[in-house]
Formats: sequence, C-alpha cells, structure tokens
Amino acid sequence: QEPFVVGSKSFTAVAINTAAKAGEWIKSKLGDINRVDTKYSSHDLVTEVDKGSEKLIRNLIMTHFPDHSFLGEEGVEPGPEASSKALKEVSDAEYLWIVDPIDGTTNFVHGFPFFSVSIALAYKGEIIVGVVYDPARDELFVAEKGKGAYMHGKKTTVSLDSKLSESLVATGFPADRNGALPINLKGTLALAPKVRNLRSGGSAALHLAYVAAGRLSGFWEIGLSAWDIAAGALLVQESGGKVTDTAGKPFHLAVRNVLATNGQIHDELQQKLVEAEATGL
Ligand code: 2AM
Ligand code: CA
Ligand code: CA
Ligand code: CA
Repeated sequence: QEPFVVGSKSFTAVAINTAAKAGEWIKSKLGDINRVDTKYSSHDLVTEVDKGSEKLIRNLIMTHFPDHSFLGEEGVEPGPEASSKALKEVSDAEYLWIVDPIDGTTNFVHGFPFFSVSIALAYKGEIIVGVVYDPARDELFVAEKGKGAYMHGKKTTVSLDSKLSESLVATGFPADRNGALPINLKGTLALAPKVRNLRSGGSAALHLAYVAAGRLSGFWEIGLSAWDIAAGALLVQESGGKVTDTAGKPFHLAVRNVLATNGQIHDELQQKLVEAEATGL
C-alpha cells in the first residue's frame, strides 16, 4: 500500500492546507489574547488560541481522514508523564497525526514573532509527513519521507559547517526548572565558548526547520514531547541532517531529549553535551 495517499486525498496537501489555515488564524489573534492560563507551572502557558488552533486542525484532519488517530498537545494533560502515556495509548495506530497547534506559546503571548504550527503524520510509528509553518514570516517547511524537504517548493539542505567554531547552534531552555533546566544550563555553559554563537528562539519545531534549511547547524533541547519534534525531525533528516537523542541514540517518537544537526558537527556536539552533563554547575 502507498502510505502517502488514500483514495485521491494527499496527506501532505491536507497537512499543508491545515497548517496554513491554523497559522493564519493564529496570526490574526496576535496581540489580541484575553486570558493566559498556566498549565504545569508559571513557565508553562496556554491560551484560547492554542486550544482554538488545535480544534481547527483536528476538525480539518478528521474530516478528511476520520479513521486516523490524532495526538495534539492540548488534548493531553500537562506534564511529562501524561505526554509519554498519551503517546503510548496511540502507539498501535496505523495512521497517527501528531500536532502542536502553537509551538512557542510563550513567544505568542509576549508578541515575540517566533512561533509555529507543527503537523506530522506517522505511519506505523514512522513519520512520513512533516509540516512546520511560521505564520509571522509566512514560511512553510514540508518534508515527505524519502522524497526530500522543501520550503515553498525549493529543496532545503543542511549547512556544510564542519567546525563547532563556525556553527550557529540553538537550544531551548526547558520549562521544568528543577530537572531539565540545570542539565541544559551545563550544556549551554560548555558549548557557548565553542560554537560561533548560541541562539534560543523558543520554538523547538521552528529551530528544527532552521537546521533543515541550513540557517542553524545544530539544535538541542531536553524535556520535549512528540508534538514538538515529530515534524521537524523529518525536515532535518530529509534535508540531509542527523537526528538522535542527546545520548546519540537513534531518533524515534518517544524521544524527549533531541539533538539535530547538519551531520558534520553531530558527534562533537553530542560528546560535549555528555561531558557537560557529568560536570557540576
Ligand atoms: P510550546 O510552546 O508548544 O509549549 C521552548 O523551549 C520550547 O519548549 C517550545 O517548543 C515549547 O513548546 C516547548 N515546551 C515543551 N514543554 C514545555 C512546557 N512544559 N512548557 C513550556 N514549553 C514547553
Ligand atoms: Ca505548551
Ligand atoms: Ca511545543
Ligand atoms: Ca504548543
């Protein structure tokens, strides 16, 4: 069976249209938020726009593919245990849509224009379509397993940097201030002097798209969930890059600590992260 198409409906076309519609709606709500709620902690925010975007995405996808399964961030209880459990519950789905309705909610709330819509489709546990849309810049990143990755029809390829000292690298500071943040800070401390410079934009999905497009040579973040990473991981792989967990193990949907690079700097970056974790702050 051809996994990309059922009948005449292209999964990728639906993913693109849905991400574009959701993104446009989100953009129209920028600066027009009535209420911000906290989820797990005061660092973990959610708005009506997150929920509305997920509802819009879910409705569109389920209208096209009613027998597919759907995993969206706002349909899951907050916290790392709940997100792992939710992924397990849908792990035997044939077709599973994995959706982050706004990746970068903190940015969205503050009017910092770096956030995205992330939509991935997995077939028997393997990601086959990944779409990340940045509505603020109207940039659309699309990948299909085995068919490459594109930004508005132009093939994306990872950067050629082979030295950390010539690499622009991004990370994300985890919302979990007790476990994950100190680990990330050790990595940050170890890498900041080694790389050309560090960035932290606040949308894991968009950082992964930037690695795919060669704008960043590497990205790592710990304490993420499948909806943050799924689409972006395929973008990086299909652009010639490498995705593992921060321990260097192969990427899969349950990975929470992600390292994505152009391939060239992967082992060195990974080694530095491992060394850093073993040191004290
Ligand atoms: P979100 O905006 O969809 O919540 C910021 O470093 C990145 O971490 C964003 O991609 C953000 O996604 C993600 N993230 C994962 N878990 C989070 C949490 N509990 N609180 C805030 N951001 C989180
Ligand atoms: Ca969130
Ligand atoms: Ca997210
Ligand atoms: Ca989100």
